[in-house]
Amino acid sequence: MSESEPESPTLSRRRMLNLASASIGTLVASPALADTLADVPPREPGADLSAHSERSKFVQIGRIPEAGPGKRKVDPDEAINSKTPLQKLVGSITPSDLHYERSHSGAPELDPDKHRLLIHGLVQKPLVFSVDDLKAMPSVSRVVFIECTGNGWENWKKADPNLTVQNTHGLVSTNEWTGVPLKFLVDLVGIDRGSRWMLAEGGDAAGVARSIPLTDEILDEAFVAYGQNGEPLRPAHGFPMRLVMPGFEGNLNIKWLRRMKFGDQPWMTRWETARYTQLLANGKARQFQLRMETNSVITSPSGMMEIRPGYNRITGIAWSGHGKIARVEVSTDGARSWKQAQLSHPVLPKAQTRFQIDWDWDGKPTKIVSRSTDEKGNVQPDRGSFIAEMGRNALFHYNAQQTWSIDEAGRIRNALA
Ligand SMILES: Nc1nc2c(c(=O)[nH]1)N[C@H]1C(S)=C(S)[C@@H](COP(=O)(O)O)O[C@H]1N2
Ligand SMILES: [Mo]
Repeated sequence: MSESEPESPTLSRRRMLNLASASIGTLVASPALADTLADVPPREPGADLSAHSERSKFVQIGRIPEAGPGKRKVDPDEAINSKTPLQKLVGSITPSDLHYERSHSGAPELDPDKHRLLIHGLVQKPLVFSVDDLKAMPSVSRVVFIECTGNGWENWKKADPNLTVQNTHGLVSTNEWTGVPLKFLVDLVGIDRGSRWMLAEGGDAAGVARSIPLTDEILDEAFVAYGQNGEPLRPAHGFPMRLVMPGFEGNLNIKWLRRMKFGDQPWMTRWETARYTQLLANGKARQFQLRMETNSVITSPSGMMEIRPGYNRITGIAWSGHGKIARVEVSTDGARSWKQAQLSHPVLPKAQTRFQIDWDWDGKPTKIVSRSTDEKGNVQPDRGSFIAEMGRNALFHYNAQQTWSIDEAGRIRNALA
């Protein structure tokens, strides 16, 4: 296995221009020579100004509602989640309306004036808070990913060649969330010494409720958010308030939060017994596997795209529930050799990090793969090692390396390895 330093931006700019001029006409990224305004379109008059802006009519971009493993493109009425179009996004932040959504009984439209958050249980002073109460408190803003534990389940058992990266990995998104630190609320109610767990419960019909261990990390990092990318939460994402649990299972980020109860043991709700429990190869079940693992995926080129021989730029995202991404390596020969990709800065802990690397495709069939390593030294496993450890019975926390195969016509397809 070979490994090299990430390329400098200057080097890659020179390579792109050289490659482009060497084979004009065969490449997508080939700037033409020009020096007058006759080579650019004329100026155009503009539309009237409005209260909020929309995407360009030339941009086709949207989430896809899906009905769970294997069933795609369903009637939105039956959908259990709506996936982020990772292949069409750039940078690291997901636009609010394209943040993936997983709602177990639809998104209720709660009236913020009536909504309340009850904090009780093993506390000195049980209290109930309005949205305005929270907004009057000191706030934190943090860019973090939220990822459904089901992300990737499409590829655990088999690889449907016709899946896009939106199908395979569209249950992860990164937003800036704003709200009140859990620690601040805990200090207000004064939790008892024996309080080791917190039950967080949503105000939707599904009654989603999870037991959360009060570790130092969680007490330091969790917060009750009312803001999303600079504005109030969208209804789909928990308006008027949700719990944000950086680095942990999507399911713990309770939306439409209405209650936090403190206690000395977990409540064993159906969400942590029947659901979100992992049946291991030996028949035993793993409960409370709460952290989202080190992960990455190439988003371009990716499933169902087409490339041409010559210069291609490979880009994707990496993320880890353990902290910052330290390194992403890319292989263009089916995981035989690896090169280190450039990371886009700033690299934030528990947030998506963009990576990119240059590639000259020789036109021969091959496979491209990415592999991330986080600051704690966790390395994203290949699919074989992942299955050797986890077996095939489980459904959640799939974080194996994603392979895209490329045939002689440049068609990119989902592949197992
Ligand atoms: N109250 C409530 N909270 C919830 C859910 C829900 O259905 N109801 N879904 C959970 C699941 S399974 C996930 S993955 C995340 C999804 O958050 P998002 O829809 O904002 O992406 O919210 C979690 N919080
Ligand atoms: Mo989820």
